[in-house]
Amino acid sequence: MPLRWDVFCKVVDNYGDIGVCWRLARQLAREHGLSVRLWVDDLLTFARLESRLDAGLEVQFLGTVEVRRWPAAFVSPEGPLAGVIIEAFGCGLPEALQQQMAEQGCAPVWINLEYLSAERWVDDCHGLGSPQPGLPLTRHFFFPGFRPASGGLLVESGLLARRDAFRADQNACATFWQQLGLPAPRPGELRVSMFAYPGAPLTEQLQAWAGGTVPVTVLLPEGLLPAETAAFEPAGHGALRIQRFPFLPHDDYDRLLWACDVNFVRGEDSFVRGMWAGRPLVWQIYAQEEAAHFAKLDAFLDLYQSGLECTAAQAQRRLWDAWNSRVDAPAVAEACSELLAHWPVLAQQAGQRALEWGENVDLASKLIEFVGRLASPSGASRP
Ligand code: TRH
Repeated sequence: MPLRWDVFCKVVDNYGDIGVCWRLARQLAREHGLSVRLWVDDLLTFARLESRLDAGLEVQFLGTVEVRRWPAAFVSPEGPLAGVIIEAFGCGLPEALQQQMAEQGCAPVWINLEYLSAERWVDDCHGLGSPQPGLPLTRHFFFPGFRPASGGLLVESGLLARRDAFRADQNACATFWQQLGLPAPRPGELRVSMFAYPGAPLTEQLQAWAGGTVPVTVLLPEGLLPAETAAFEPAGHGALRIQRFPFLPHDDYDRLLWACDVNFVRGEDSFVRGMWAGRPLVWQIYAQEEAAHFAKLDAFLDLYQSGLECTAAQAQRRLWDAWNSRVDAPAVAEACSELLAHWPVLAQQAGQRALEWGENVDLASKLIEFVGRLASPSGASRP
């Protein structure tokens, strides 16, 4: 089993690409003792997720993970190549590196880590190999997913136990709010974390909460969607209070999700973390061309809601449709009040799903097992 791994990450936009790669690199190093080098083309974006990172350095260590700037003109460092090369989200390995891999007697295992989806086809494509034209190399597709036949989900060992211990510890929660400079929840308050893309019907949603009878506090990262919130800031309006928080390191963002009653999440990584929080969540999916993302959204809901009481399931689906601006979706305010009416059932279901899926083998372990099979002398897909 190769012990040295290289992970290549291009920040296409936002934070999800580096969010996933950093989480994986850290877990491979911490929990599996692997020697991991993470190549990132945009260290400034990375620094927003990880305060220890110095975006001015070419090479640095975060714990035992070696982080390297991935420059446009890539030159392989001295010494032997890593035994495993992870290309995140089809970001494209440097040609010079591919050449070197091909020239090596025993080529590194080359994995393309794909985007997460609950769609059925993922199970059939997970693990397939694609021989590279003109090179004696095979690129293997590793698909994260929710069913056992897929590559699994990123979940650190003991995550749910840490979540439960945090929630049960009132002092830890109070200290957490203090450290973020956020007020403790008011009695009877609904505390909501909000992470959304421009275009989300946020103003409409805030309007509804402001005019409602339940005290609601919405927590948003600094600088996010200022136009949508302008009418309600700085303090809030009516029953609504708005609070900004500085963009948090990964572990603190988890705590924030654990401490809220409803989490609005987006993209891929915050969505999975929201799922691990085990509280009702609202997912704004990353929009794709020709509305391809709606199939992904539906596939997830079908799986997530299996066994859920029908009216609660419908309420959740309607809010997710509204939040994703789907044609014929109901107004956001109406959909949200429906969802809140079903909060206890949805919270129970969310907790159950996190438990079930968290107990499945995690992505990092599955990846290591997959690589082990390919790297063994009889590895069927080896070139
Ligand atoms: O930021 P995202 O929209 O990122 C991505 C990219 O756009 C990518 O191109 C796309 O393919 C993918 O979405 C689906 O959403 P995501 O995936 O949720 O990533 C956000 C990351 O930021 C995640 O790792 C959690 C982290 N985060 C923090 O660490 N602290 C915070 O305070 C917040 C709000 C988020």
